[in-house]
Amino acid sequence: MERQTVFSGLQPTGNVHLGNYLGALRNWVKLQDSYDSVYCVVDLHAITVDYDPQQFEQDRIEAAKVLLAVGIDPDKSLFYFQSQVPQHSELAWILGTMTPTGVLNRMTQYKDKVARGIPANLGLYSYPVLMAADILLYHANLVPIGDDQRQHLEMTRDLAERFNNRFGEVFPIPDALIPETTARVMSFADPTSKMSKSDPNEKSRVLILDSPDVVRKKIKSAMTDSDPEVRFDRDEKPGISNLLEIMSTCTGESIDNLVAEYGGSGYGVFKEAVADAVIAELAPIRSAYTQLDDEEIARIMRRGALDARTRAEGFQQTVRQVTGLAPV
Ligand code: AQP
Repeated sequence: MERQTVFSGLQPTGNVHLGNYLGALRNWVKLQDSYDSVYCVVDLHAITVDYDPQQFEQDRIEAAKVLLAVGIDPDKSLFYFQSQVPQHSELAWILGTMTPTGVLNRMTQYKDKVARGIPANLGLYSYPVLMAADILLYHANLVPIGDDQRQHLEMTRDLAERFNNRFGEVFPIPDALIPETTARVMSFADPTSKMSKSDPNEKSRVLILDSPDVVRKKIKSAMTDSDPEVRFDRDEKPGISNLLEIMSTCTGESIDNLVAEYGGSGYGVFKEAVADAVIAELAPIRSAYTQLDDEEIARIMRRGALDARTRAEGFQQTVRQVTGLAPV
């Protein structure tokens, strides 16, 4: 049987955090051995919000470096910068002509960002169409993402069906791979909203390159309720439930076992244990990060772009053929 393809992307917006890692990146690494895997630094997505070009150049390389440190292996996965493969944008345009604006108007991520004061622009509005193109371009079957991307993936599936109905069976209908725990890691400053790169409060997130001391401090100051019992209850105890999920994913212990062990031990002891688990999980990433040099990264990304472009060109021809645009 032909190997199935997995695709996912990370925005180079700095501050890669525990939510990105436990919600998505950890699965990217695991899937490399059993799937044809395609991963990219989605730099075109990142310019939908205000940015500084010089800082951005650094952030792109930094994102690639972090992904390599996390365990993306360029010998196993196709790994590149989205903007270096122009077929993403061409397919986005074609899919955009099939996307009702009423569907885009319902996208909660867009509405949230605009409500937070981020200027509404066409790129931000049509972000989910580009995301659909990223996924469908490589005929991906599986997309490892966090829960916040669920709605965009649903739209991708609808677009694939719409395209296939109109032009013939071209795209597989991709499935989301969303982890059972830590699908939505919550902010340490406000456990009712998700941990996010763009939150101005640095204490709201643990970065995957934070030093052990900083990780411990942030976890110890994570907002929790005043009742000292450690138990899982997302509504009544969102802060503690978030920490339980994080610890469960990092240690492989079930939440029930963790509750049995720490239920009566008080928040201080429990938070120390969570910090130990997170520090142990992140230690190999910090160490791999220090071994990587920029020239090697540039070489990997150049090779990735060439390979990705070659592959994307093949898929592009099919799309051009069936849509009447004629192959290049
Ligand atoms: N808090 C989270 N919990 C679980 N998964 C998460 N992801 C993001 N936040 C969490 C997942 O990480 C992957 C890469 O995300 P992205 O770079 O596309 O950024 P994003 O989804 O917009 O989320 P960020 O990093 O927090 O940025 P902002 O500040 O813009 O909201 C995705 O698979 C995502 O689901």
